Amino acid sequence: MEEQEEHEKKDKPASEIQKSEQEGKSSGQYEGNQRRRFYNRNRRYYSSQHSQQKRENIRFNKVSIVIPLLNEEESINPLANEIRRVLKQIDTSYEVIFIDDGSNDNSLRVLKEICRTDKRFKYFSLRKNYGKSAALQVGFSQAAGDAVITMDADLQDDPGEIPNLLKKLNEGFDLVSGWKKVRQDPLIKKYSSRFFNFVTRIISKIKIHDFNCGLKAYRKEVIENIRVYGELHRYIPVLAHWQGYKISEVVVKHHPRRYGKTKFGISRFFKGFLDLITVVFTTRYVKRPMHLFGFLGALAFLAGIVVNGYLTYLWVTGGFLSNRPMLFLGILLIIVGVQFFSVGLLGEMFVANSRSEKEYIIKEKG
Ligand SMILES: Nc1nc2c(ncn2[C@@H]2O[C@H](COP(=O)(O)OP(=O)(O)O)[C@@H](O)[C@H]2O)c(=O)[nH]1
Ligand SMILES: [Mg+2]
Repeated sequence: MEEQEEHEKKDKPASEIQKSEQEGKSSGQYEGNQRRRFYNRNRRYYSSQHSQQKRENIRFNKVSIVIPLLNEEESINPLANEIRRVLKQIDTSYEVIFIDDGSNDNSLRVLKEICRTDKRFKYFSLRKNYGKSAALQVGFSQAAGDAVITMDADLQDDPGEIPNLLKKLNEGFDLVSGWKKVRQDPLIKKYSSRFFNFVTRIISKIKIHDFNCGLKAYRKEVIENIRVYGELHRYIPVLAHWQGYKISEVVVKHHPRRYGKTKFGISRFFKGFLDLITVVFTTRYVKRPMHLFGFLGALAFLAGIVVNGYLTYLWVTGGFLSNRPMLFLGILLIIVGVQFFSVGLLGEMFVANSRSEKEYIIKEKG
């Protein structure tokens, strides 16, 4: 029974699913004849116009493709052509939003020419280089589609994977991340990235392999509810997961860089870990800083009390403390403990005073 309902749900266009859900009815609550009418109508709709592949993607009314770029003049035209070719096959309405992030080559000129001749393409050019996260956030705020794809502009991500990502999104996920299983990058990058993914996987408990893949698909709701700033684009799955969204991944093709050169040096590896701390803190503890600082503070304070309590006992029973470096350790632990505690309390005061508009996301209402 459940399976049948699921099957019917799959056969409905997104607008229908949304509608029935908004009305507080799951597909299973339809009356028998209503259900048949519904099913037939969809069958007619699909079989007359679409192949199997198209049918899997039609559920999105519009797809927005967001492409942040920095100095990719040679890649933009081939990329635009490839996107046109792939999206023609799935016959979905789409827009492509390029965000030129202060390029100092000919990228902007190339973009202007593409957008002049094809109205499905748009560009935004930022006054200076703000970084990939900022560029993505600009793209997200402009995207009109109910599905949003992000991809790199350097031809390393393959637009041919877009249908697969959308298909996976249709299976009921909110965010689908690409997994560059066979990665065409220098060895050092491959291994540092693998290590970084491993640590992120453990800390975030999200079971995907490639957090920082440029190629990702989102439901509109996800991008409306996450805020990507600084260098946080590497942790979008973590941010989304923490908001309660369902995440999955698909293996995607990855090509060697054809033109230009990579924009990221080894320094990003270290920055990446600092950002991980930020992400863990902002997702887990930002609303309850005392849970982190209070815990650490209490731990240090108690350890200090134990150490100094022991030394006090020695002193009372006639020992000397002048030659015991451990005394300093005890004092240090107590002071650090009190400091942590105070930071936690200050944090709590900030939280109590700052009212964020988007604290909770309501999934449905009746
Ligand atoms: N908006 C923006 N995009 C960037 C920036 N740095 C890199 N990119 C883009 O992000 C994508 C991936 O960058 P790339 O240098 O190829 O990184 P790699 O694939 O990890 O070596 C490319 O499309 C770049 O143009 C930046 O500072 N701002
Ligand atoms: Mg690249």
